[in-house]
Parts: sequence; C-alpha cells; structure tokens
Amino acid sequence: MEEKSRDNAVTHLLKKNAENDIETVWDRAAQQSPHCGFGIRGLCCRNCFMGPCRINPHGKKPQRGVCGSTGEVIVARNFTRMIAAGAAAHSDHGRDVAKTLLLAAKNPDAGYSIKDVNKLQKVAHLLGIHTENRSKEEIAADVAEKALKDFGRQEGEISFIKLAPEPRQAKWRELGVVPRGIDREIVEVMHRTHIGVDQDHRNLMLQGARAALSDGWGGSMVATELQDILFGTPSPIRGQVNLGVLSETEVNIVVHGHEPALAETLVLASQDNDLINLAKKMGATGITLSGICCTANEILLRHGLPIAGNVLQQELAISTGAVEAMIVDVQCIMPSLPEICKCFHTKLITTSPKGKIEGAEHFEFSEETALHTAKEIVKAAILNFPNRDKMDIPSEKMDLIAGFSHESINYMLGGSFRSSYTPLNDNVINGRIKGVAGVVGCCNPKVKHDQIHVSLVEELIANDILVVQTGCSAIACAKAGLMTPESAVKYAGKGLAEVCKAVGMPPVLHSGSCVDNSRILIALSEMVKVGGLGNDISDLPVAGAAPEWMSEKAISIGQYFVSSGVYTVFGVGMPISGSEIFSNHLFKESEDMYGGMWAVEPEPDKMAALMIDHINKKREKLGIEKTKKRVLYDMEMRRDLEI
Ligand code: SF4
Ligand code: MSK
Repeated sequence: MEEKSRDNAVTHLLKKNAENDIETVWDRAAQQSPHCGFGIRGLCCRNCFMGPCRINPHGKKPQRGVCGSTGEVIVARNFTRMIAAGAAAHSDHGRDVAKTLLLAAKNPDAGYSIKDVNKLQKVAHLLGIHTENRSKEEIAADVAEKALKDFGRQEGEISFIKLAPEPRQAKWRELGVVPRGIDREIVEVMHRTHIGVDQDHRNLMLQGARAALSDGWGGSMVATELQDILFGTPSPIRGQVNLGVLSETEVNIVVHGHEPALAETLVLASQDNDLINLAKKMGATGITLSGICCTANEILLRHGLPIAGNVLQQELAISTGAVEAMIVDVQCIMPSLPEICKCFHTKLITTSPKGKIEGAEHFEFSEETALHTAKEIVKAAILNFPNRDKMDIPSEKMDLIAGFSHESINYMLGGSFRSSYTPLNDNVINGRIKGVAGVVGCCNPKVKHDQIHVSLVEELIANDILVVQTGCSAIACAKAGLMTPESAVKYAGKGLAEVCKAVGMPPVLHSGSCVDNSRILIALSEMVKVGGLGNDISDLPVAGAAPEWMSEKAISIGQYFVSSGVYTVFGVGMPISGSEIFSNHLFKESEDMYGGMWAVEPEPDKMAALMIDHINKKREKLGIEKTKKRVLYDMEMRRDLEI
C-alpha cells in the first residue's frame, strides 16, 4: 500500500478496504493495466464509424486510418478535443458564476450578495463599464451581462485578454489565436476535428491554442474574478487538511466538486442554529463541513473550512464510516461513489442538473432557491447521523495557510503602503528568489499518490524558487506540511527562506482551485508590468508543471500556459507520444511561436531540473545571473541552512 500513496491516512484506509474487499480507484487502475498501447500514445481515432482506426507505433502498417488520416493528424485531433473538453468544463462553470452574479444584482433576496466592491469596480473598469453614481447592483448587473457576452461573441476579442502584457496580445494577434467568443472556439475545435475537415496538425493546434486561451483568459478568468466579487477575494487564512479533519462527534458533511455557488450556501446552512440544534437532538455535538477537490479549495480560501482530501481521497472519505453525506456538483466526481456508499451509511447527494449519478439522491440546486435546498441537504445529512456504525478516521491532519490571490500576494509583499509586485521583482532580480513556478493539477493512480507533487515542490523551493499552487496539487503539498510559514525554514533555500521570514509567508502559496490558475496568469502579467524582468511573460524566469495530471482540464490549462509564454512540464506521460511530428510541434516549434513550450518528464527530480534550467536560462538572458548549478538538497543540508 505504501507504493500507492505517500499519505499515511490513505495507506491506512486502503489496507482496511482491502481486508473488507472494498474496491477503490487503485484496484480499478490495476485491473485496467496495462493500458491500451494505442490510446496511451494518442494513436486511436473513433471520430467516424468507418473506424475505429489505430496507427501502428512501430512504423509498420497501418500507418493511416480508413479515411487516410496520418498519425500526427489523429494525435492532433485527439489533443485539441481534450483542450476543448477542458475549456468547456472551466468555461461552463464561469458562465454559471456570471449568471449567479446577475441574479445577485437583480434579486437581493436570492441569498447571494456582492461581497467585494473594490474588485467589482476594478473589473467594471476593465470591461469599460462606468461606475460613478451607480449602485453596486447596477454595476454588477452590467459586469455579469458583459461577461456573458464573451461566451457567445461571434467576432472581436474576449474582454480579459486586455490584462495580458501588450507584446503578448500582439503575438496572439499575429498568430490569429485571440479568442473571439468562448463557446465559438470550443465549437470550432469540434468542427475542425470532425472527419474530413482540418488535416494539418499545426493548423489544428492554432485552434487548440485559441480554445485554450478562451479558457485561461476567458471562462476560467470570468469564474475567478466574478466569484471574488460575489464571495470575496481570498486573503491569507489558516486551515487544516487531510482526513483527520473529519469529526468523531459531529455530523460530517463533505462537499465535493467545483462550483462555490453550492458550497457557499452549504456553509450558511451548516451554521444555521435550527439545524445545529437538530444535529444535537440526533446525538451529535454539531456539524463539520469539509471538502474534497476544488470545492474544498474554494471554502478553505474564503472561510478557513477544512479540506478532507484531494481527488483520489473521495472514496476513502466515505470509507472512514464517519461521513453522513457527500454532496457533489460537477467535475472529478467518481461514478463509483454510490457503490462505496452501499458499504457505509453515507448518503451521496447530486445537485447539478448537469451531473446526475445512478444510485445517488438528487436535490436539484438552482441559484434562485439555493439556501432552501442547502438546508434540506444539511437536514438529510443530520437525520442520517444515528445510522453511523463503526468509524475509522485516520489521525493525519496538517495546518496550513492558504488564500494567496494575486491581490493578496501584492499586499503581502508590498505592504499596505506600497502594495505592488515591485518587491517580488526586486527579490527575483537580486537573486534571493530565483524564479516562480506554478505547480498545479490532479492526482493519478498511475503514479504514487501525492509523491511527485511533493518531491517536485520540495526540490524547487530548496533551490529558491517560489511555488504557487492550485487544485489537488495544492492539497497534496498542504498535507505534506509545505504551506506553513515554518516550512520556509525547514525546506526552502536560504534566499527564499529570508524573504518568507521577512513577510511571514510560506514558500508554497495556495492560490485556489483549477479555475484560479487564471490568478497565476494575472500575477505573471503584473510581474511584467512592474518592470525589470523583460517585456513579456515569456521573458520571466518562471515555469509551470502538472506532475500527476489526469483530466482534460489539465491539458487545456497546460496549453493556455504554453500559449501565454510559459515553459510547462507534465508528469505521468502525455497521449501524444505516438507521433514524433506532433511531439516536435509541442516540444520545440511551440517555443518559436509562443516563447513557451510543453515538456514531459515523469521523474520529479528531472522535472525540477528541467524547470530550474529553464529559469536559469531566462535569468541569464535577462542579465541578472550567470547560470548557477542546481543544488540537490538532502534533509541534512536543508536543516543546516542558515536563515
Ligand atoms: Fe478512422 Fe478517419 Fe474515421 Fe478516424 S475519422 S475513425 S481515422 S476513418
Ligand atoms: S479537482 S481537475 S482532479 S486538480 Fe479541480 Fe483536482 Fe484535477 Fe479535478
């Protein structure tokens, strides 16, 4: 079991589940192994029913599909379709947030209000909406409507693209990849990848890039910015993480998925006095609301509520026997949950009309009746408390500080009087901080759970690279104790530790959920605007990684980082290895086009080396440092670091 995860809470429950013949994602992964060799290389196509077709990876026949498609076209079509699916998931989330903001503006009784007026003003200004002598509701209604127009726009440019540095925008215009409307770009990917349309892998990838940019600078950015207006912009906040946050004596409600509109109302409902009294009547001492996956990140960042675990821990939370209800909405929810719920008393409750699961109870959630539905759900969980049988809650839990939005990074580094990215840039220029890395994405049972995330991040911070995280990767590193200010002394290199100590921040900054990768794009643009580190994102000493990725959303994120000029390394492998021509396009030609490119490296040490080398090259190019050799720190050396 120790091979499966670096987290003792996970291995403990996996052992127990194995004894009781309870199946989890790891068992199913073993049953699927070895995976189909064509699929893993991206070489199978089922885009029409003359197929399915596959290309022989060893140069023998068949080298073309029935229609005549080559390997690189098949791989490119599959890859761009992954981008489209990922961009669709993030962007549909963004659309729902815009609709919720419109509701909050038009109907103050609906249970939502506008929490961050400063951010509202800022976004309104960016969107060209006048704010003088207008109520926040009037401004918010215009902001929401303007954001919604970005989804269906047929021509022109999506609004948030303006936040990118000018040279970056110019490059995109030159390449013809500025997104027109978010929905339009996704539809066009689906059209071009239909049989007999786009037969040129480079041309397909231009549209792939445009769809990915419509996610990062479109749908995801709409989601993040408007969520901040509605629910508040995160600022540093303490929290706890791992399955040990589940309570032995309180009703445990675990919310899992992605959209904070649901989670926010569950927060309110779980604090309702009548419901707390009902919980006490049922024999509990109160209600504990915790989260899994990105919804967990959202409620942690805004309320300090605990995180039970990342994506691979969803079944394990149920197998503690201590969860009265798991409430899910959309994305990353395993269809196996009803099966594991049958072995325990846990109720599985679906809430989105877009995501139903056979065997779950469905409480349809709509923004108009959100609080009422949330209370009904909490009540159902409370009434399930007396059905609790044997419990086995692992003791593991870890403290962390989260909530590093781009605004709060600004404030932390610059202080209230000169809040700006100047101190960050200064520290990068003087070499205390060598560079910045975004380490994000999922977990994947093909690799040891959490291990690649944690090893990579430890290596980066030991080499004075400030790490910004989102998603399940952030949860992995939080569980490993890398998100406390004290971890700077323990794990970071001397320069980074000095900065962290002066500011009181951890060396690894938790910036939120998957859609909040847009915060990293804005932070990078701010670094460029402040000056001293080049004229474009591709000049900055920065790099990105998704060490244990699995979802199509990760591919969309990777592509919008590459197209924004960031060197981006994926672990595990990528379903493109079947075509050298296409791999060459992503790994090499992309750099000439965007100044950023993809790389694949499953080993965390080598992944760190690639990122550090890239950062050093950029530093050299900027004339701020001669390339320094990477230092591999062992625990002893880390302890000896002088602060
Ligand atoms: Fe085969 Fe071409 Fe149809 Fe794909 S589109 S399944 S390669 S015939
Ligand atoms: S939840 S997309 S497993 S990060 Fe955003 Fe985690 Fe990946 Fe889902």
